[in-house]
Amino acid sequence: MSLHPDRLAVAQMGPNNRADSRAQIVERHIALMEEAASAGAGFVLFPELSLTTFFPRWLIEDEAELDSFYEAEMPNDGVATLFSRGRELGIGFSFGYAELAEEAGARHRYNTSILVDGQGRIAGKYRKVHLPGHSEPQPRTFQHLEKRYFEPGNLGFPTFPSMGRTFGICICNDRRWPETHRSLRLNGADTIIVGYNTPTDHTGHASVDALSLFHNQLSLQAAAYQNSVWVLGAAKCGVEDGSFMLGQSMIVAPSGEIVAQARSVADEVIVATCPVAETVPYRETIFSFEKHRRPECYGAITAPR
Ligand code: ING
Repeated sequence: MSLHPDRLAVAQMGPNNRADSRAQIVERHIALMEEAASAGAGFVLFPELSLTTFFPRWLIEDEAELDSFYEAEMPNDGVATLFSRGRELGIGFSFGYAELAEEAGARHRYNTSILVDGQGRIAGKYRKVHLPGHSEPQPRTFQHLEKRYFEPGNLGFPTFPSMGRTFGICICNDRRWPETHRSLRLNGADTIIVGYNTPTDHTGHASVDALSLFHNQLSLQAAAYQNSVWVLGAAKCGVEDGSFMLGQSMIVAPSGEIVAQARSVADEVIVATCPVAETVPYRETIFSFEKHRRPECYGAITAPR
């Protein structure tokens, strides 16, 4: 089947346990990529931190062990087969990883995602802006130490024209903040891609955690409708070393309608035909920013904390 630029896929991933090797995990990426291409998709989205377990659930005090979860270069030998398979198939892709960056002689750690086009070229990069959780360990079964292991993203909310559309990238917690999606839309996005690792015990309030699936769906649908964009959400899910993370990967149209949704909490590919043209009826009416938006009234949104 020939790959079509309007055909987009989400590759939901089941658990990456701490003992799983990069090679095993990359092999699963390749199998999912091949399934997406066989369904005619010209692009496939993988989850946040898709190369490793969600290690912020652990307190890791040994620097060398912590470094082992990060990628110091991208691409690198560990993902070379994924990049070459993408080139062979002519399919673009995006995945998240822990980035170890040398900047001005200092080491920095970010929760990062890249966009790769159908020729295997890196077409975009984003570093997670909204880091949930804590910097110090908490009295809980599983930690959420993203503020300990990552710095807030310093690239803003860039967008990337590629493969016939303009991609905006965000990561996990970012999807809960309307500022993320509005910034990406204002920066030109017509398609927002977001990977996530969402444990269902995050807040510790049973009444809130019981609504994890609803809040995921609400965040993705609102983002799509309120910004007239396509939204692709890719979960890493299932039980990773005892911690359950929700699935519910989905593709949402600019109408806010869910057009494809994963049903499992394992490796699963969903595909949909996502014409950019479907953004037009919304951008020409309800969400015509030129006609209706009133930025002079929105100062509170960007006022310093
Ligand atoms: N994970 C979670 C997310 O934002 C979370 C953290 C879970 C916040 C549940 C609120 C409720 O989906 C990451 N990695 O940001």
